[in-house]
Amino acid sequence: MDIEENKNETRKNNRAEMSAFNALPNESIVLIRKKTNAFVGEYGRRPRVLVTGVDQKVHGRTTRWFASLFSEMGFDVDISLLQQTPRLVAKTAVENDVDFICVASPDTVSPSLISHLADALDAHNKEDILIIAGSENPPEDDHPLVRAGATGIVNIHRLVGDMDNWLAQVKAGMDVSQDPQHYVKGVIDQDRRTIAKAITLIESALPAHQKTAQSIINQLIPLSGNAIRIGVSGVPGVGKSSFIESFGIMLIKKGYHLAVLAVDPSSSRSGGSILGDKTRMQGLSMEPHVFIRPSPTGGTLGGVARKTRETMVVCEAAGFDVIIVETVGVGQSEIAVSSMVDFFLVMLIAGAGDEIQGLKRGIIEFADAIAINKADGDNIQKAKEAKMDYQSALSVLCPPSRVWSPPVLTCSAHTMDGVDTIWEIILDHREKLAASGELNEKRRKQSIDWMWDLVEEGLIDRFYKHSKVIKLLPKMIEEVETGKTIASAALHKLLSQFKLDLD
Ligand SMILES: Nc1nc2c(ncn2[C@@H]2O[C@H](COP(=O)(O)OP(=O)(O)OP(=O)(O)O)[C@@H](O)[C@H]2O)c(=O)[nH]1
Ligand SMILES: [Mg+2]
Repeated sequence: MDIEENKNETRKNNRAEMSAFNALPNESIVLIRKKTNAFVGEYGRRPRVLVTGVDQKVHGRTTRWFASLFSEMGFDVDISLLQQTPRLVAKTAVENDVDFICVASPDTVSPSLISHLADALDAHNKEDILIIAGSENPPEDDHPLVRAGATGIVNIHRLVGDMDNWLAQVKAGMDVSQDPQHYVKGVIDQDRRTIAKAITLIESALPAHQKTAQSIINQLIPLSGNAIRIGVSGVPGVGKSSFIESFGIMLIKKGYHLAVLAVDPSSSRSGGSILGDKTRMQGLSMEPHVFIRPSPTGGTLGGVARKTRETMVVCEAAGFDVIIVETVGVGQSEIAVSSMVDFFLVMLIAGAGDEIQGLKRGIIEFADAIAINKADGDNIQKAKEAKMDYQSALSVLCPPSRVWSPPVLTCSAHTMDGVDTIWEIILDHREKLAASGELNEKRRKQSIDWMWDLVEEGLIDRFYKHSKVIKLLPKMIEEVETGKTIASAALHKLLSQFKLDLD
């Protein structure tokens, strides 16, 4: 059933994407991608847009249409599919540190909606976020919207020129302070805007930003390390975000301050990505003691590990005492995440081809607990059966710890059944590992993993930036492509040119 729902969802998404691509001529997409790539070169990250209907009733298709359009043009896109107040949209925009908000609508966007949103942004001191109106049928005259505070309207026929202007405006309004003290103070003072900006610096690929980020992290590390770090992984659609919503609200009621970091894969074609939909965490997004930040993987997994670890340090120093990292359980990202958290929760669903969800030993071996989600309605019995299957499968695996055998349980993010048990399990795990000394051991090992990740990332970075490698690389690529040289010989030649410059 759920797999079927997911398939339908994917079909709908694909249709929305196709219409977006068809509407904008290929040449225009190529021209705009050049501009967004130039932006990446200058600022070390992609321009970021939040697509939302704000509080209008907007069909998901319309929102997805604009999200696909922006992602295809090379933007990182945050998408919100539910109705949200202007205040909440502004909070999300600030936490995600977006450059644009695109207000999507099937008809004309009302000027009063734009002015409410502009006011909400003003309240956060974020008048540097540009508001773009996006109607399926753009009006001839966009002046009323511009007077209300919008920068313009998405109009496919003049988008190339408009985008140029909009990106120029974003650049002009950008204040990227290079003073680490500014960020350190803002993070300690729990200023959301500064926390968001510090995370953007961590995510930036620019050497100058990375240097500032390193200095910030070094100063914040002594203030970190006290939070409970939880990883939540599972195939797309298993219910991770819905679970985090229910689980998070329970934690907030217990008085915890919660940060949620969602790691999302980027599209390899355009470079842009459509990031985790916060609408599955609608209740949590509104909570004042919650900070939610979806991050693109940017194509490199090593990068994700470093960025997520450093972002965790920022969140801990800002006083968040539970950090949850949501990661899609496909590929390697879950293994990277399991090596940076105290507790790794793997979510599965019953009866939907359990073999494919992975009794892949990989992910199960890293689990500190397995939760069979969606154990509600007609699904309860199937979930119980799946629980028994996984229990017997786990019993033949070597447990990850001397004092802990991963339990299997059922839960429902919708009815909240089992959600509090998961928290009890996490606390129990923590207590047992702390008493046996394994928690410290685990964290020490994670610091070493962190170092090795940095070593690998640093070496790869230096390799690609090495002048002799840059010179030789195109020739080697051509020779390998035409079969003149085999890959291993090309590697040998490249490495022989690659001599580390110690700086
Ligand atoms: N019946 C039922 N449906 C659920 C439950 N949890 C999630 N869902 C539904 O499953 C679908 C996917 O939920 P998400 O929370 O977005 O799943 P996800 O794992 O975060 O998905 P990605 O972020 O795309 O990987 C939604 O339609 C949810 O309403 C649950 O406990 N019971
Ligand atoms: Mg999700």
